[in-house]
Amino acid sequence: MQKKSVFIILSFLFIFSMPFSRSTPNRYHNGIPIQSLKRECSIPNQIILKVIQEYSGKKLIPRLLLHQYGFDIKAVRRHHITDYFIVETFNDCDTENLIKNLKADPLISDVSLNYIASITVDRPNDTFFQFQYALYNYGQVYYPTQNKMGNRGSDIKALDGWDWSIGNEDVVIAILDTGVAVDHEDLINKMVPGYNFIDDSVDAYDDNGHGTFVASIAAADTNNSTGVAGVSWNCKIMPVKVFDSQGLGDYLTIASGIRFAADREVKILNLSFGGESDSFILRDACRYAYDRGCVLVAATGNDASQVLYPARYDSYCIAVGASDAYDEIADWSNYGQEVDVVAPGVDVFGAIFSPSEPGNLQLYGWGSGTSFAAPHVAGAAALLISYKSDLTNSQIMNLIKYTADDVNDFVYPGVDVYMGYGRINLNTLLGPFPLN
Ligand SMILES: [Ca+2]
Ligand SMILES: [Ca+2]
Ligand SMILES: [Ca+2]
Repeated sequence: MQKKSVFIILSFLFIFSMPFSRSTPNRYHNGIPIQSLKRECSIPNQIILKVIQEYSGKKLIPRLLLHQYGFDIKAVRRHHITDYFIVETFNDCDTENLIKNLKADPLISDVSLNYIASITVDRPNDTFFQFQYALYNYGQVYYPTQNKMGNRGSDIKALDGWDWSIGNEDVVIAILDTGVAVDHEDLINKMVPGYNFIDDSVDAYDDNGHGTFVASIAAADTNNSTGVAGVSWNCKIMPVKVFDSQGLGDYLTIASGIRFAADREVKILNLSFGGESDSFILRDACRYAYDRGCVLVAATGNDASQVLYPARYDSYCIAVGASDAYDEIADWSNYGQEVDVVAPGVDVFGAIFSPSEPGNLQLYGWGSGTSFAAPHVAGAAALLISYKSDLTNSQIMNLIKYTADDVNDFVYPGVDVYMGYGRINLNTLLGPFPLN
């Protein structure tokens, strides 16, 4: 999958169109405060009163209240729908004390601030989020140097999905790949120890770039005002190096890595590679991990031919092809009845590590390949496991398939050999499942 993985390396200096500025504080409302920025949580200078039954609707209430608490109260009016009274206070009002006094007032049965709710997701504040059409495509220019724009809605519905889950830290995604640049600025906080089966050492550092890019798509540090957003904000990455600097790895080495990850309670294995040959070496390893409850997410391949192994192992792997910013299939994405779903794999934006620039841990850029579609699905599986930890791996695989959008239904309605069930959808995957 290396051959067609085109990395366009981009330094910060070339990016002059800086990301959207935000007028509201950065936060994520899912019961989990991401940033404890101080913000208004109620309408300022406003208190809402419920008056005891006998007095509700009485016009004298405002006058009585103004007389009683005149020093603090600016105005009182009745709300036209609820019949509650809206009390406007002065800026310097000791609201806490006033509420205490109002609560003790025999005329009043209840008192509340007018609290503010909000729609339940904000965009994460990662610097290059607008280039990640895969996560949120609103028709923006996602590739400025090539002036590429996509179709609104051709994305995996990450913003909606994150309403349900942004992932737990105890869910680990193993990246079976060329290693990971574990000190890249957008990954350094997300790593757990892995292993290097090429050098037989604990140092699973990337010497190619492929693994770093894949890892960042699945689980880059997110909402950290840096780099990119990962599909799973909080899940961890285990680098398992089974490919050398040229992107080549033998089945026995790969099998060792798969078994290693499965033995370490890793729930998700991302397999962004493929070989043309079937062999018990690879098949047994996939079965071993599957039987231990792992979700194996595999790329189908990039040469417009049959699905490669291990993605072709229907019983053990979820096979992922590549779609683009128009929800169309990449014309090089491999096809066959083994394809389960697609995810964006064309001009995907992620973290770059270039072995020729080892000190540069702040690089980002675009890449294409089913290699980069698969980690979207691995990240989605991690979110689902974080949220519903009692699901089995086969249930997770089924849910990912059955909740996908059949985005090519105008030409290939239903399951088809190009897109399988369709492009994954995090909102339908994670949200309440409608019964038809
Ligand atoms: Ca980030
Ligand atoms: Ca399959
Ligand atoms: Ca279809």
